[in-house]
Parts: sequence; structure tokens; C-alpha cells
Amino acid sequence: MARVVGLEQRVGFEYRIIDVYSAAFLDRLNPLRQIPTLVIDDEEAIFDSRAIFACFDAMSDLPPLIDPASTTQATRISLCIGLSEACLAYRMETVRPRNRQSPDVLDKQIARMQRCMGHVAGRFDDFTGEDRRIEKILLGCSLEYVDYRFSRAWRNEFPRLAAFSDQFGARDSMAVSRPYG
Ligand SMILES: N[C@@H](CCC(=O)N[C@@H](CS)C(=O)NCC(=O)O)C(=O)O
Repeated sequence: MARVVGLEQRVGFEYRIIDVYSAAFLDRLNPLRQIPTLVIDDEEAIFDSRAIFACFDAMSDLPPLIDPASTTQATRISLCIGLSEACLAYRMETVRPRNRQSPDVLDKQIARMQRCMGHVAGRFDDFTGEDRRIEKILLGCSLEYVDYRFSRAWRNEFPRLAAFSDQFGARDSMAVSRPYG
């Protein structure tokens, strides 16, 4: 998400892939030891993704993607980030040893993903209208992440979301940022 936002806002940044689980070097900058982390001049770190979106907006010559006064937009952003976090939590549970995985945790995250997609499908124009640039970016990234780490089955239930995902996914920023071929 952060990378796509940076590309869409045409901000110059260097993208580095790290193994976050062994990234002790990051602790001095981001004690959460999480990605994404935006490092500025090897001194200052901006995290988490929301702070990076705001930073890219401030650095960009293009019109801002985020209206800091809009709590409605902030909530739509939370929904999209929450969808991808539910998918991440699902994924993290599935990579645990089988005998330690919790069906309850998996079910909870699946239900959350389902609710989020149902919510967006019921308010499709609020997320995909012409001026909803940040929403479209975050929704496009979240839906592809669900495809990638969970399942593509949702596409049958939410065809408008699927069509949006396919259309938005054709953007250069998405093609460059996709973690698989
Ligand atoms: N709310 C954070 C979530 C960051 C996050 O969960 N990052 C994951 C990868 S996508 C991570 O770094 N996981 C490693 C860990 O937590 O140890 C954001 O939006 O940046």
C-alpha cells in the first residue's frame, strides 16, 4: 500500500525488501520492527502506513490524497487497512504448526474479511467514486492481498469489487508493486 501511494504521488523513494523477522538493524529507527518503515536520511523513521501516506502526501507536488479533516475518509482508510490486516492475521495463523493453529482465529478473520468486503460492496461508490483516490488505492491493494494470501472465491459473491480490482490492478503502480509475477 505504502509503495503504491508513493508511486501514485510520484515521490522519489528507494524501495528495499527486508526480512522483517530478523531486522534488528531496524530497531534503532522503528522499535516496532515492522514494515512498512520509511527511513529519511538514515535518521528518522516514519511508520506505520498511515503516517507514510501522510508523509508522501506532504512530499508530493500532486494534490493530496488525504483530507486530514475528514473522519469519514479516515474511517474508509481504516476499513481498507483492517481488511488487509485481517488477511495478514489469517495468513500468520496458517503458517503456524498445524497442531497449534486455532480454527476460531481462522474463522474470525475469515468472517471479518467477509464483512469488510460486504460493507464496501454495499457502499461501492463511496470507495470508488472519481475523487476517492486514496480509497481506491487501499481497496485495490487490500483486495489483491486477499486474492494472494487467502482466496479468490470472494470474486463470485462480489463481482463489482472483482471488476474494480481487475481494473485498478492494471495501473503501473500496482504492476510494479505486486509481490508476485
Ligand atoms: N498497522 C501497521 C501494520 C504493520 C504490519 O503488520 N506489518 C507486518 C507486515 S505487513 C509486519 O511487519 N510484521 C512483522 C511483525 O509484526 O513481526 C501498518 O499499517 O503499517
